Amino acid sequence: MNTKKKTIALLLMSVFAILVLSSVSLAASIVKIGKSVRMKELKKDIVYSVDLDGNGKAEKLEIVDDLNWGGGVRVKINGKKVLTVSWDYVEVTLYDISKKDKTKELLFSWSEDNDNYETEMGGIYVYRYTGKKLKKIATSKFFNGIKTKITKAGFAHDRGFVKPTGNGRIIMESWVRSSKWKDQEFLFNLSYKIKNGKLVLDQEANHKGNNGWASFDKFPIKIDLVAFKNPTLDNNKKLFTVSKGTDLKEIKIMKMRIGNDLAAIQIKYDGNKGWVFFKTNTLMVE
Ligand SMILES: [Ca+2]
Repeated sequence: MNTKKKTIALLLMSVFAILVLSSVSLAASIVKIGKSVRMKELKKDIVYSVDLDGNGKAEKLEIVDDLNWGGGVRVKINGKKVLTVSWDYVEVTLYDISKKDKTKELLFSWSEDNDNYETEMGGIYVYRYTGKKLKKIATSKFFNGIKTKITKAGFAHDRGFVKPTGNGRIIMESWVRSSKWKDQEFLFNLSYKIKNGKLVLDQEANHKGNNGWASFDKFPIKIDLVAFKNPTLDNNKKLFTVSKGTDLKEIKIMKMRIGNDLAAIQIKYDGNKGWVFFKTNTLMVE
């Protein structure tokens, strides 16, 4: 072999080596999401291999920054841009809402900066991939529509998704705060179902809370709390009363139900459990 041929051979070999190496590194950057994965927070600039439409064949899913909009993200499926979500902050979560179908949904949790905190916006979009298109199947804004009721009941900004139960619901973690109880916050899992393109708070579900006031200073409650046997207004039975002035630390929050106008909170006091009722507009976010 003469020098020229050697050089060409070396060149070809290195080109081949680069091709092999780059294809290896490309393969390594694909993250496979199996059938059994119910929830996954998706990161930007990673290619996920996941069957979104449930036809048995995996799609290549990619979330990329949308610099043209100065914010937001673009969603690419099999290399094609299928959606742009243009808000200041967007988090994308893969979520399997229902066990009955084979699809997996995409949840976009977005918020927008605003100089006026009073009008800060945020919400959830739910999308499903069908017929090679991402279709919006539900929306929810934090300060409009159904969310107004939740805001009245203390639906704060901090939120996150909780692993799906597969029963058609989306479970969100939320901080609830009561001004009557000195702004004490406690964490609840709120369950939503999709109804006519909206996320609607599931009033039938119990929302388990944690007891949030371990580090709370001594605070006497300002009202008598009358506790009932059931979390409903009908056929109920009064069980006990926690007198005004009782230290809040002695009351444990167990569960919560939020209705349109009324919230029922299950408390434990002195070894007894009972439900107390609040008008949702008396549970406020500061
Ligand atoms: Ca598929």
